[in-house]
Amino acid sequence: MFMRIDHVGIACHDLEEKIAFFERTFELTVVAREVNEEQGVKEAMLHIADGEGGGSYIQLLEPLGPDTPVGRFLAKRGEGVHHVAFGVPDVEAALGEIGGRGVRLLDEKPRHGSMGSSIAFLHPKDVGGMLTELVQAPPRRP
Ligand code: V0V
Ligand code: CO
Repeated sequence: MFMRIDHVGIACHDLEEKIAFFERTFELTVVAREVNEEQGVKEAMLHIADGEGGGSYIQLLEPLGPDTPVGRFLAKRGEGVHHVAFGVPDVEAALGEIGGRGVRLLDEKPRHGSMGSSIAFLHPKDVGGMLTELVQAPPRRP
């Protein structure tokens, strides 16, 4: 079902400061930036590698406000790994299969994600404490 790890999402207070750190420390390059109002984040994707079915990235996330998923996470836990996103060929099909196995779906239908992707989240309490995201890349992805 999972083809690859699409990205690891990292919650931070200051997106620009964290981008600069990842660029100078790990020589990574930002390939996309977006404000996603629905998800309550300002985010940047730093490219790691390309593979079959899409690339892999680090996603840096700054909350748009305290009353958002990432805002609440920062208040409770501080900066750090927020979620792991797996690449799937068909996010709607994956949701049906995973939901049928008893995992709570945070999204019944795919939503808009970074770089034109379709995304959906699984409840962290049902996945060993890990907030899990499913990502279907658009037909052609940078
Ligand atoms: C909360 N919990 C987590 C967690 N966030 N556990 C692991 N990883 C996380 N990131 C735990 C939390 O400690 C609580 O456990 C419990 O879940 C309920 O959390 P809460 O404090 O009540 O917080 P809420 O109300 O924010 O709900 C948590 C969930 C929410 C996960 C349901 O954050 C959500 O719907 N997330 C999905 C959307 C999202 O995260 N969007 C931002 C990324 P205890 O303390 O009760 O034991 S957007 C993105 O990745 C994009 C756009 C993209 O990739 O393209
Ligand atoms: Co993500």
